[in-house]
Amino acid sequence: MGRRSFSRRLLTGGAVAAAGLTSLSLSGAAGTGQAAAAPAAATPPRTAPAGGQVRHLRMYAEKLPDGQLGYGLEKGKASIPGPLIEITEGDTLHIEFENTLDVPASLHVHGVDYDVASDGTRMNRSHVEPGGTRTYTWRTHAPGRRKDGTWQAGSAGYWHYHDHVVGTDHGTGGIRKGLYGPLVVRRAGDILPDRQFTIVFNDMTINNRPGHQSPDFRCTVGERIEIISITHGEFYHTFHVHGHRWADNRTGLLTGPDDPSRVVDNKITGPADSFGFQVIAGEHVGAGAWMYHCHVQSHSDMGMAGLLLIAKPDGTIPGYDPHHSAATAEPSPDRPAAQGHTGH
Ligand SMILES: [Cu+2]
Repeated sequence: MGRRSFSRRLLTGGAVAAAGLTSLSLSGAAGTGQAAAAPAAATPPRTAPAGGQVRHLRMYAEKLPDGQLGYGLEKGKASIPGPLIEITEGDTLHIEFENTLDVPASLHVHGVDYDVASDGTRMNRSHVEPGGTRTYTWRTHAPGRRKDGTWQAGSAGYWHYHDHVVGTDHGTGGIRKGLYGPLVVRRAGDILPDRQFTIVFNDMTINNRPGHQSPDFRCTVGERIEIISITHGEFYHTFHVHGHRWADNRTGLLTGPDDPSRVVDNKITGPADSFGFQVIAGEHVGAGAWMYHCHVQSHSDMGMAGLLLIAKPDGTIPGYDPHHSAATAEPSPDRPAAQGHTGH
């Protein structure tokens, strides 16, 4: 399967404007147009098709105008977080990575299978010099029995990638400046969302925005939204969202009345952790300006808080006061912003 067959998934509206990312779905998830026509609560959700494809994409590490760093799928389109990459168990992804920075950089991934040559670290010479290019290959597998009868996990999960070279041999400088992004690996049959939001707690920022300027995320009541939570930096945090709760398991969804997964609305998370979940926006609680935030009290007081703006079908958002909103620098939700938020 060639590069041409990828569906470029430009999320419209607040998803892309707020998250500031270009999203590339390799798993067949539909865009938001379908979401508008088919409210999640009224029709059976779409599901991920079987994997097994060999896919290719290009990624660039770039310096952003404000001096931060980002990954992008096209030159000049880097964002923080980097592009959302979605694949399905069984897929293989070849990423031709170009380092446009003036320092060595890399692409190091969590959760999937790769040879040591795709590790993306300096100590095994899998980084990329300034101006250089390298192909990183990520492989995935479905769960199943080993020959000895024991069970092995599949690759499905909410994972992430990041630089491992800039600043130190651990990429501390690269991660601090924004070189990180989400990776979702689906299992065939997994329920697909209508909208996706990536929220990265990086040191005391959310998506590298300063305190009290955290991103807001827009959706419409009844949509099936997926939140991908990643943590980087020096501190532990707790991820909390108002009015909604999820199952603390691989998908965030219960599989039935006897599923023993704990249902939570708050989850502790530390550096390099990642998890995700889906909820029906406003289910049982309605539209509104619902807060999400780190629940470490001093962290929320320092501005690690934003809004999940769940609109009524007519577009109004109960309780929403834009003048009180932290994210006054938000781009227009109508603008199909493909580049990330880079400033203040
Ligand atoms: Cu915190």
